[in-house]
Amino acid sequence: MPSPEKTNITRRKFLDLGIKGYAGAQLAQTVPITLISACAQIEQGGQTVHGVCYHDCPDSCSWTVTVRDGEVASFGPNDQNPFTGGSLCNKMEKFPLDVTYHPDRILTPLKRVGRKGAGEFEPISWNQALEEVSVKLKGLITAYGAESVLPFGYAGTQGLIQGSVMSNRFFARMGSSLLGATICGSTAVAGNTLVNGQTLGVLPEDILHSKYIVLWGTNTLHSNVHLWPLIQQSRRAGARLIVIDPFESATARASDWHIQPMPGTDVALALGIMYVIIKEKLHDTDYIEKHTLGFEELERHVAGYDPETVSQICDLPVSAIKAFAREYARGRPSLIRILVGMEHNRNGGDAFRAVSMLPSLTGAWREHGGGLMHMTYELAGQALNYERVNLHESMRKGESRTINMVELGKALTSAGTDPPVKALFVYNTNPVVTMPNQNLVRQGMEQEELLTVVLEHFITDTAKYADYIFPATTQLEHWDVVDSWGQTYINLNQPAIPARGESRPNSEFFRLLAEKMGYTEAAFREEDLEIAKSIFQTDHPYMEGVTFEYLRQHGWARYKVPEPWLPHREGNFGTTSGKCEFYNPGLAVQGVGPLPEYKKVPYSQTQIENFPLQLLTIKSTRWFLNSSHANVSRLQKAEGAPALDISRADAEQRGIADGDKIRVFNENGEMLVPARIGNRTRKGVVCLPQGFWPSLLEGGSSANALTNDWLADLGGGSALQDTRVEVEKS
Ligand SMILES: Nc1nc2c(c(=O)[nH]1)N[C@H]1C(S)=C(S)[C@@H](COP(=O)(O)OP(=O)(O)OC[C@H]3O[C@@H](n4cnc5c(=O)[nH]c(N)nc54)[C@H](O)[C@@H]3O)O[C@H]1N2
Ligand SMILES: Nc1nc2c(c(=O)[nH]1)N[C@H]1C(S)=C(S)[C@@H](COP(=O)(O)OP(=O)(O)OC[C@H]3O[C@@H](n4cnc5c(=O)[nH]c(N)nc54)[C@H](O)[C@@H]3O)O[C@H]1N2
Ligand code: SF4
Ligand SMILES: [Mo]
Repeated sequence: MPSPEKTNITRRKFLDLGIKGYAGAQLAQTVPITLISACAQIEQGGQTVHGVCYHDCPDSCSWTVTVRDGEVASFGPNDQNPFTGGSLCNKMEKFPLDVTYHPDRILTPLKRVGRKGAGEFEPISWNQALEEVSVKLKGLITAYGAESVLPFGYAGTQGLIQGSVMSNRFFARMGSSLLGATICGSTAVAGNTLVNGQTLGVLPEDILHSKYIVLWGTNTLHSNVHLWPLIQQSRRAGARLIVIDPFESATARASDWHIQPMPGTDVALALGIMYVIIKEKLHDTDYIEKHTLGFEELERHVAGYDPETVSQICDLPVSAIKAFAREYARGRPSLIRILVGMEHNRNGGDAFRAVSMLPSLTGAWREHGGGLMHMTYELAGQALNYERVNLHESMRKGESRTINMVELGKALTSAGTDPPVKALFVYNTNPVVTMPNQNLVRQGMEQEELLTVVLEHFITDTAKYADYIFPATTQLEHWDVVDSWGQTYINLNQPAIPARGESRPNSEFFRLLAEKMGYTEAAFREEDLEIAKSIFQTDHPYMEGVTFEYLRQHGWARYKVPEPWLPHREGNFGTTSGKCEFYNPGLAVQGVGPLPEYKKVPYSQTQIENFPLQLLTIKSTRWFLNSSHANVSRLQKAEGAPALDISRADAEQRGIADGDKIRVFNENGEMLVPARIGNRTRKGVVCLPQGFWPSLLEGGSSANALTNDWLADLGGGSALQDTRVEVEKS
């Protein structure tokens, strides 16, 4: 079993604060013929190279590439991997054509010639561009200090090496500001961890043993596609599937019961369920006594969350709340699957906290396939040599401030940012599309005196604001190690083809810039291959028999975790008490209540009066991953244009007919989209898809033009779903 003190919860993604064009028609002319026929099966002949998908996705699929004459001859899933082997997802099945060989890919460094944001650039050599960046950087550091430099790197590649290892060393050596990398999972992780001390619970494969499956705020069919077949297998064996989601997602439509509360009210729902469970004595007193803390306080607390009160908050029938509580407590083994979906609001952290308590209340952890399934990154934290991954920690001298990525617009524009941000390095992310308050982000990035450097594959809407763009390699062209946050496998990614054009790995950019900056530490001379090897220098039992050489031959390995996996049958929680902590009085010092509670969102009077509809902006796209691929015409066509989901009642009240072009607006911005009337959202709630590039849409704005850059209650995450709008025919 995982031992809590060794659980290295330093996954950069969650807690490391260090941290156009339409081209489809031309595709056939620019891509090797072999590739056109190619993209699904492994052909005979050629060299076989193993790799792994780099996306910020819980699945981290293993793939195999056949290479002939330095070109990709075929590309497809690594059939040997039992979890992801069946297929890559629809987004990635033609990845070589869609990204690596895409005619719009940036293949030389570029220097801005037009105004910021215009996207006008001219080619420049690597050496000249690096020279110019280093000279400017040195000047800014002398004038404003190293903290005026903000690294803005995120999880566009999940690979450790191209994701963070070398960039972290570079910015630690410099003493730059730190980035609070909070946009995804921070709040969810904080909530669960407060209660259970860890996020690692039931493993994906063990869902086959579950009989009552609750997908609570997660759209598995789109966001976690390789878990879905296991859920279906479980259903065929008699499991019941419940989805709790304010939006009628594809997954909700495919479930046995869709419970549709108002957004941001899950904490009340979970506490209401506890009320019913305790009142009807469906809780597991023996488990509670042995393995939890604070049941009496919890019992007193939930007295304020009777089904009638909860019904008002969530706008759900009392009968549904009671029925769900009874079914959940009795349907054994019961599994709650959470991921990140319900975190982006001011009650998000407490929602994760409350939901994370439920399996201990009912003793669901006793059974194989019972409990809570959340993240798995702790497996890698224990199994791999994270001392090597985190080498940068020893390179930073002194303290540096942290700037929360959710507040990028504010940080760039506020007079209170001291020192001001004078240089911004963007890599593995597309903040103009994906961060809240898009117009403020753009306003910040438009500043002439801000030095902006972007490492990218394409001229994204963020890259348009760059002074210098450096062409990055894709996953087919560099080494990396991908440690999943959603399953139980470790993967080595080998380069299959030579880097196209003048593209270089992110790591190489930082090595070269370090040289120009005069950083002479040995850490900057370590090559990617050496780093990859060092990450596997471990004697942890999960990695028994799994060496670099093994992974070079096979690509993937499953961690050798104990079987059957019953992480909390005997308690053994990652908290300091070793118990599931329902009640935590020590939290007061952090400004957090000792128990999770529902709080009304403090909207201003103007927001309440002028903007009566709550806006959800979600990753409902099936063909894009966040904003990745949203510029690829094949995938754009498959996805279709964005639309605003609105209930019939709200549409009729405003004289809006299905398909009418409408303006969605509030104090932050506006977006022009057709209306889609139906049951996907409830009265009072409208929904837009996130991920579309504003520059490719009429009106030049996408969903995040409307979202607030408020923070969630825990973990520094975003409360972007706490946004109100009005809509009208445009
Ligand atoms: N196709 C596709 N797959 C993806 C992505 C993508 O963009 N496209 N993104 C990837 C990334 S970065 C991540 S983090 C994962 C995320 O995967 P998930 O954890 O599944 O999260 P989301 O897709 O953000 O949201 C899931 C559901 O949560 C619902 N939700 C929103 N607010 C609330 C609430 O207050 N309560 C409840 N109960 N539900 C709520 C939304 O309506 C949505 O249907 O998916 C990954 N996979
Ligand atoms: N309104 C709203 N906003 C959201 C969300 C939401 O649900 N609603 N979800 C949030 C979530 S969960 C997340 S995770 C974020 C994600 O937001 P981002 O982190 O911005 O993710 P992507 O949009 O996928 O952008 C990743 C970029 O990295 C680039 N990239 C990929 N590999 C490499 C590489 O090896 N090198 C370099 N240099 N670049 C590379 C890709 O080309 C792409 O442009 O969005 C968040 N924003
Ligand atoms: S995006 Fe996710 S599901 Fe698709 S291939 Fe990559 S890891 Fe697999
Ligand atoms: Mo995410």
